[in-house]
Amino acid sequence: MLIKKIYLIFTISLVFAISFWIGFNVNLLPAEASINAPIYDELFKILFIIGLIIFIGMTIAVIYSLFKFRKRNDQIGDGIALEGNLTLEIVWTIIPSIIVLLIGLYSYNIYDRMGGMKELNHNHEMMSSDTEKIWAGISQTSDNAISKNNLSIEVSAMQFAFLFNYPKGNFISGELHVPVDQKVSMKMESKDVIHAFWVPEFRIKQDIIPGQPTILNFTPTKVGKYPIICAELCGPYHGGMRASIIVEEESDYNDWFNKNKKSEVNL
Ligand SMILES: [Cu+2]
Repeated sequence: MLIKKIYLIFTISLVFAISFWIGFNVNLLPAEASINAPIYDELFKILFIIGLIIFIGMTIAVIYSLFKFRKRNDQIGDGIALEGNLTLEIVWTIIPSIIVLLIGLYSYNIYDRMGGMKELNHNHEMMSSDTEKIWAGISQTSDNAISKNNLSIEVSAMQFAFLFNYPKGNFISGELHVPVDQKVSMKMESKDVIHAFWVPEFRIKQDIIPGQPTILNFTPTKVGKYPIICAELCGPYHGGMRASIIVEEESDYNDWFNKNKKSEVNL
């Protein structure tokens, strides 16, 4: 009996150890390229580890049961009928309830740290007039010194493209260019149906809704070219509704901006 208990404790510890090791050492996500990315990835890591514990634990339990409770040669019938087990039922109700509750609270905390709980109609004086209601969006993780110097960009989404208007330069681009480590405020509007602006490397996604402007603030942290993907089924060519975001050094961004400034529509 004691040996059995030791085996059980050893197996459970091993499952936890393997799950934590994989959770901390295997990265399934794309590069982290915005200040929101590491925050989001904390949550993903926790969910991944919980998933691994359940998956590995269940697999071991199933394989063990296949051998332990297999039909013996001399056995006839289905074996002894099992009655209910109240303790077991209480345990497997309480443990998942606690896990789900904790994940819910933790997700709320992560969403808050990503700026999802911020009041949207304040601090965006450049983006919204008094009469215009901003309906939804993700604001910034922290109000730091650069917030006054936000780069504002207006995004128009339509079947099946994104257009980026730079009001300061008075030009429209089909490619989104932003300088690295600069807070960007985007006001997004749809010309037709619901679209969604998604940059997996930034871990941000926001719906773009006709008639209801949404905002999205982010700060890119890594120079590179990343895909912008429409994440809302918006019509037959939804799958082709993609654009690129180019995060570059400030000097490169300024070169690009000055080249396009006040020129004709540049697509
Ligand atoms: Cu779309």
